[in-house]
Amino acid sequence: MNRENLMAAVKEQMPERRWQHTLGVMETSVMLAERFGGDAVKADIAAILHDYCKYWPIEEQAKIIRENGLPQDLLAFDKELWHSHAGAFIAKTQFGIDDEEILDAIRYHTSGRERMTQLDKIVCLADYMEPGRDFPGVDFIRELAKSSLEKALIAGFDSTISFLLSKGKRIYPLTILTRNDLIEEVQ
Ligand code: DGI
Ligand code: FE
Ligand code: FE
Ligand code: FE
Repeated sequence: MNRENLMAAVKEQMPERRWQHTLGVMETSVMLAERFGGDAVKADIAAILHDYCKYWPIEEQAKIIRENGLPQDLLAFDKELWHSHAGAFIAKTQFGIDDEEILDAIRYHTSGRERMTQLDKIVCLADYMEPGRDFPGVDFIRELAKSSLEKALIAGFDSTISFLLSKGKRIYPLTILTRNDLIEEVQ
């Protein structure tokens, strides 16, 4: 499927404001890839697809995880963590994306993971700081992103973890491992 058709397929899956977010992540991913010497073409494709399953019925997302050997531990944590894994599965099976780097960037865009690839970092950070995002601390993340993917991502995960703490929610352990790993990387 060519890029235009892929974009049309994604747009159909979500409300207009989420499509605008996707356009913002695409633009920001490409900008970060150019800034840090990453693969802008792969970043663009991963960004297009990253939230494909975000608005799918939650039971459908759970079913994809249950029935296709995706990490079962996700099901014990916040439902917001599911669409990224479901999305990577659909990207592969429905859209024939077979580039593991692109699939990983989709798969880990919410939780992060240890030893994130440059593409993982670009898409995850773009998701935090695209122009439509407006949460306390987002301008600080954009400032850090001028010189360091890792420092900006740490600030992003700090903000997510603080948010989850403030809501009394559980935190997916991989998110903590991701933050520890990024801190080690910048030391
Ligand atoms: O899909 P988006 O809204 O664009 O962003 P995302 O895929 O990064 O999802 C972020 C949401 O996931 C955010 O509201 C916090 C929620 N979340 C719930 N539990 C966790 C979590 N995010 C992380 N990183 N780790 C968690 O354990
Ligand atoms: Fe997402
Ligand atoms: Fe995110
Ligand atoms: Fe997103």
